[in-house]
Amino acid sequence: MSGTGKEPEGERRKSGFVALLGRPNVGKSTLLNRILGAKIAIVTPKPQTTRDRIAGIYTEPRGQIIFLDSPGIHHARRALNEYMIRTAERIAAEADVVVHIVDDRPLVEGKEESLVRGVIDRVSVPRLLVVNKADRMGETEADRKRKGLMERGRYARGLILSATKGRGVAEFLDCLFGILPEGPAYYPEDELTDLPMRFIAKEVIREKLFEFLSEELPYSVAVSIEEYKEDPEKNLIRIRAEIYVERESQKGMVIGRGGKVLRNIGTAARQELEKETGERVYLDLFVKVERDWSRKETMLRRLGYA
Ligand SMILES: Nc1nc2c(ncn2[C@@H]2O[C@H](COP(=O)(O)OP(=O)(O)OP(=O)(O)O)[C@@H](O)[C@H]2O)c(=O)[nH]1
Ligand SMILES: [Mg+2]
Repeated sequence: MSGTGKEPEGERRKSGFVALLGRPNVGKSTLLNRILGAKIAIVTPKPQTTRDRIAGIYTEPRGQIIFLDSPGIHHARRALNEYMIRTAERIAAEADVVVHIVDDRPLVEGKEESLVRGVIDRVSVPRLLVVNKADRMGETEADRKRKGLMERGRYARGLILSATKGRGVAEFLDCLFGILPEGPAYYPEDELTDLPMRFIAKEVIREKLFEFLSEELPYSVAVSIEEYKEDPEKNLIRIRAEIYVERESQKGMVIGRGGKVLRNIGTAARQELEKETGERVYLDLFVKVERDWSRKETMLRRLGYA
């Protein structure tokens, strides 16, 4: 820790916005959660999990960093995916530092990675390279990848990291505090995110849908929180959510035989929300068919992807 506590408040403190960018599944959300020591962003083994800008606020004696987790950059086929990529581009444009995250998969030119580079090359702020999942790669391989990429891009630094194990995270933060300018804290010190609980509830349900539904089905699913009512006297939160699918046949799969799949999704989401809020949660889930919602701008807006 470099903060002495004796320094005049706010004088030498640093602050800024740091964008976490990369192709889907490299571990952006895992890294955000690791830095904050709390689960703000949902994480699944499947690519294209994150669909929105997720701000995580990290405050310590050296200052405050707002980490912006972003949707993984990929080839968009549907309006939903275009929204996700637009979101990532906006995040890159608003950041003071842009972090390009890669993982242990081979980098194939002309594929997603070149789309990522296109976004990163357009920014004029400092860029960092992070080679994540070092625990799966081994030192030599991770370093080889780091060096190879450093030669091809203009990065201030290249770091090796494991978001799940925490390796390299302290050095990553040191590096960022070295780059960021002096500045005020933008958020109260004890705040971890600016996202409302209503949004987090939607994301937790979406995470469970990713977990319990197989193959491509999670990509056809959206969640809308229709009611979020706190009852402090009873230490209770009532949530009514609608799960949107694109076809009648998908509705059957989400509900499952005798309603079993939907029940499991509901139980898992409720338990996690109870843990996060410290309150009892009543969660009602309904499945609705909205044909091809992921390709329709009007439906996307209705579902908050706009
Ligand atoms: N072994 C290993 N796995 C990791 C590490 N970081 C993330 N993962 C795993 O990689 C998968 C994807 O992680 P996410 O954090 O959801 O990746 P993301 O980049 O946010 O993905 P999108 O939101 O889809 O763009 C999950 O199964 C994580 O547990 C790491 O350092 N080591
Ligand atoms: Mg993510």
